[in-house]
Amino acid sequence: MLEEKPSHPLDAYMRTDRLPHIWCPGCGIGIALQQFLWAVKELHEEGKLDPNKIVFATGIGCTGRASGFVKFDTAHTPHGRAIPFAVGVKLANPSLIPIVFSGDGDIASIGGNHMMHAARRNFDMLVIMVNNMTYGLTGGQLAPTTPHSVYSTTTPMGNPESPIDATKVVYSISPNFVARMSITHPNLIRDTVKKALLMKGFRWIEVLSTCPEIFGRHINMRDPYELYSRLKKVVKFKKVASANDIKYDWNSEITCGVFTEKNDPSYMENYLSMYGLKEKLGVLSP
Ligand SMILES: Cc1ncc(C[n+]2csc(CCOP(=O)(O)OP(=O)(O)O)c2C)c(N)n1
Ligand code: SF4
Repeated sequence: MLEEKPSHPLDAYMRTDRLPHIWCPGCGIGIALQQFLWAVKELHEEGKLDPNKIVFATGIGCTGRASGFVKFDTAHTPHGRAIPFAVGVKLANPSLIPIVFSGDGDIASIGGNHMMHAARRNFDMLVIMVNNMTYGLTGGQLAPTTPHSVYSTTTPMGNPESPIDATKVVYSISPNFVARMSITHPNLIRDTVKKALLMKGFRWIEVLSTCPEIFGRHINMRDPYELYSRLKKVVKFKKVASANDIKYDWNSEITCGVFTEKNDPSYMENYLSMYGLKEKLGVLSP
């Protein structure tokens, strides 16, 4: 007897012929991606979002492989360059909805300049940075987000540097939306993505994630549940009044929550108005 093909409610948004995916058992990237897809599905079903307008761009890395699995127009761009790719997409066709989904190495290291300047321009895109605190794909080199003193393959005596808090950097630039979420609280990722997808301007969501295979192994937490529990312990949801309230400390607190939510004119609104293209304002999707 033929076995029935298993199905899943998110199959319509996945290239199921590309499965199984490449991610290790216990990897947090799938949780982040799944919640993103739930958000798209719910908005689609509510008639608020047309998935055919999404352009899903990733850089290189384990997280970057997501562009091979989702059923949108996708681009697996050079390392660190997903944000400028998304800028080009939106300028060429303002009705499209560019979404960048990539790793912390990709976005906060080699792509760090793009991150800052897209935020400064309040450029119309949603960026989801999955932060597993390491270069996962390439075997655990030091990332700018790696906590102080922990082992990495390029700092075998421990990390002598202090990590960058990419969310705090973006918050200080003050684009329309800034949030940090965690795979330990999946429903909150979904709610936050839903909110951000309907806004204009630059929208930033960092998602703290787990890499048991590399980061976990390096800190003696190879067991996915142990690493997940360790992350859950340090995640603290808070309202913040200033950048000083946002902490990124693996040993005490990584502050999570929605930190900025506003409706300033976006880059595309300014650009189309100033360059005599006001009639195109109507086609702007979030
Ligand atoms: C220009 C360039 N430099 C370096 C690399 C090698 N490289 C591929 S993935 C990667 C790190 C990925 O780390 P991250 O973005 O954090 O993603 P993760 O694998 O952890 O999801 C690096 C350094 C590359 N592909 N291109
Ligand atoms: S190496 Fe780490 S980030 Fe990459 S798939 Fe495996 S667990 Fe996930």
